[in-house]
Amino acid sequence: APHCDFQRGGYGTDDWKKIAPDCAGSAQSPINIKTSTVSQNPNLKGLTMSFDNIFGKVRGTLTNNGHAPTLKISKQLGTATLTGGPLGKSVYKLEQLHFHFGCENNKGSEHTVDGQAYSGEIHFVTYNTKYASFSQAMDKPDGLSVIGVFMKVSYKDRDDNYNIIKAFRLFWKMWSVREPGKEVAVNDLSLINLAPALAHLRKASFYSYKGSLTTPPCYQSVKWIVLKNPVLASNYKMTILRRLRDHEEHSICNNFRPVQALNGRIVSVY
Ligand code: SG7
Ligand code: ZN
Repeated sequence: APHCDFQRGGYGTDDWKKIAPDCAGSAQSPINIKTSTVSQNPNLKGLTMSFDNIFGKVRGTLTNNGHAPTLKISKQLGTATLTGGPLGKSVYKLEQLHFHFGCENNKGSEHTVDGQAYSGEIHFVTYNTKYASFSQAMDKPDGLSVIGVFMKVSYKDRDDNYNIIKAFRLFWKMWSVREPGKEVAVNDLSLINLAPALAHLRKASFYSYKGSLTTPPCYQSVKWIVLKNPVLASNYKMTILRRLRDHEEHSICNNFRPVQALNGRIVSVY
């Protein structure tokens, strides 16, 4: 059965094709988004996310897999549903979310815009409910859609009480999963507080293109939705992320894959 696990130790991203042939494919992710060449597509209009619980509250298990802190959603207790726009009538459900981030603020995102990286990128991984599960969907051409939200470091994101009752608690939980393989329960995350734009995607500007998972097995099964506007993140939040360790006791920061060739693919916007 397809799975997401891969050995990072010993393998640079260039060696991934040796363990996963799809990583050498011609529609890989991430990419640099060149804003002067994106094509206008009114059919992207109408993308919506709806939530089972008020404020998009979810529960799940936060794991440090040695590559990225990943919150697997306990879907039976409520998740998010994505449909419309580039997804048409297909209905996708949120499976997990995870973070890519830099060792320093000048890099960290997987996608870049006109050659510029952000300090981080949150991925909301959804799968097409025409398949029975995420693992059934992950290798199908229409199996996955991932929303990428850039993280921009700003002092305006103050880690004060206001933020503690918001998404900050998720970052606080990161202290419990410093070593790879560790996991901790998360009972009270509001997706809307983590990325407010999710609540009104119809009004959000985003780029869309067909690509892949950014780690082995690199399946070319992902319709990417990259939001133009970043969320703000404090330096403190970035510090918490950078404290996470891999199997060699190094920080997992810079857990982004370099941008891949576009190979004639079209990036749409509306
Ligand atoms: C992170 O990114 C994890 C992986 C994920 C991978 O390393 O979130 O997921 C798990 C369950 O460890 O791999 C197959 C999969 O979802 C790649 O995801 S991404 O393409 O959205 N960056
Ligand atoms: Zn990712």
